[in-house]
Amino acid sequence: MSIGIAIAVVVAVALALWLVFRRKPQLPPEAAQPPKPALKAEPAARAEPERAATPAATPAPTAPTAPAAPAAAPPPAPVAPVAVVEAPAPEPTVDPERVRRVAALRKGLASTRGGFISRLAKLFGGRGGEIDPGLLEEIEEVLITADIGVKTTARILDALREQMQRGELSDEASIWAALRTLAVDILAVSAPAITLANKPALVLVVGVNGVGKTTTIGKLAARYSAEGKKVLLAAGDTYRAAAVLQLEVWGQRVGCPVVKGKEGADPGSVIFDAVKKAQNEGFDLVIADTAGRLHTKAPLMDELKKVDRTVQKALGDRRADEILLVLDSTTGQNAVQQMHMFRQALDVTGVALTKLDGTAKGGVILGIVDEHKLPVRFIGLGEKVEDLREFDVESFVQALFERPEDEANAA
Ligand SMILES: Nc1nc2c(ncn2[C@@H]2O[C@H](COP(=O)(O)OP(=O)(O)OP(=O)(O)O)[C@@H](O)[C@H]2O)c(=O)[nH]1
Ligand SMILES: [Mg+2]
Repeated sequence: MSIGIAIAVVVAVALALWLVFRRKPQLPPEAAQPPKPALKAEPAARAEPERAATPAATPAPTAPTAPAAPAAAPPPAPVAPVAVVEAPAPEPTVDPERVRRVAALRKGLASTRGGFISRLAKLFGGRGGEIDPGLLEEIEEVLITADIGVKTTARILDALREQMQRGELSDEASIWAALRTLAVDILAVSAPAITLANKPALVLVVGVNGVGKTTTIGKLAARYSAEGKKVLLAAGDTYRAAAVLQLEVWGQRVGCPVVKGKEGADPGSVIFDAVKKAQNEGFDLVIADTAGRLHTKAPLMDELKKVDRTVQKALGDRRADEILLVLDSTTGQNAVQQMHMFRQALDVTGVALTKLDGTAKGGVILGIVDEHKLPVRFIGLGEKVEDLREFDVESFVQALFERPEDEANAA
C-alpha cells in the first residue's frame, strides 16, 4: 500500500516538475525579464524588421511531445506579435495656427514676392539647376535692386560664397534654404520683448509724416484693448488739427479715450497730461502720437527730444516703455536713413514697418534690421485693424522666401 502511495507521490512530483519546465521557455520575453519598453520602442522603424525576422531564424521553442497538457495549462505564447508592439515613428507636427499665419503673410507680401522673390526664382530656373559662382553675381544684383541695401547684400553674398566653396550649395533648394537661414539670422535680433508691465506703460510712436503712425496707433489700441488692457491715447501731434481729429476717430472706433491739447500746444505737455490721467484713473497703457514733419528739419528732432524728457518726468524718471519708430516700407532705403536720424535723437527700441502690402520693396526689412540691430515689432499689411501683425521672424521668412512651386503646393 505504502509503496503504492510512494509511487503515486513520485509520479505526481515528476508530473509537476515536467509541467514547470515545459512552460518556462514559452513565456514571452516581456514576462521573463524586467520590462524595458521605452528603450526598445524608440528606434521602432529600424528594430521592426530585425525582430520580425527573429521567429523565422530561430523557431520558437515548442512543447515536448509529451502527454497532452492538463486543461489548466496555458496556450502556447504568441511570438510574432512582439514585433508589432513597437511605438510608431512620431508624425511631423503641423501647427494650424502657423500655417494660417504664413498663408496670410504670403498674401500680404504678394507684391514683394512678385518682385525680388520671383526674380530669384526665374534666375534659378533659367540656369537649369546649374549652380556656379556666376549665379552669385546675379543673386547679388537682384538683392541690391530689391532695396535690401549694399552692406546687407554683401553680407549675404559672402555667406553664400563660403557655403558654395564648402560644397554646401549643390542645387536650387539648398540656395533657398541658405537664403532663409541667413534672413532668419539677420532678422532675429536679440532684444527684450515689449512687456508693458509698468502701469501705466507708455508707447511713444514717432516717424516722419505719412508713414502710418496714427493708423498704427489705432491698430495697436484695438489690439491691446482686446487683450483686456485699459488704453488711453495721447494726441501729441499738435501741429495739425486734422491729426487730432484722425486720432479721435480711431479712439471712437476702438473705444479708447483721447487726451488732446489746443492746436499748436506743446506736444510734451499733452503727453504729460495723458500720463497723469492714466496714473490717476488706472489706465494700463498710454499710446502717444507725435508729429512727423520731414526728418531733414532739425526742429522736429529737437521737439522729440523735449517730448522724451517730459515723458521721463511724467513717468517718475523712467523712460517710455517703448519708443516705436514707424517706417514706411515703400520708401525703401530711405527708411534706413530715417532710422539713423531718429536714433541720433531718441533711444528707439523697436520698429513698426508699414505698407508692406503695397510694395515690392519689402526686402528693405533686412537692410533696416541688419544695419541697426533693432527689432521689428509689428508689420503693417493693410489699412484695416487686423492688418497690423506682430512680427514673427520664422513665419515672415517662410512666407517671403517660399519658392513659387512650394507656395503652389501649400495652397
Ligand atoms: N496699405 C497700407 N496703408 C497704410 C498702412 N499703414 C498706414 N497706411 C495708410 O497710410 C496713410 C498715412 O497714415 P497715417 O497714419 O495718417 O500716417 P502718419 O504717420 O500718422 O502721418 P502724419 O500724421 O501726417 O505724420 C493712411 O492713408 C493710412 O491708411 C499699411 O500698413 N498698409
Ligand atoms: Mg498722424
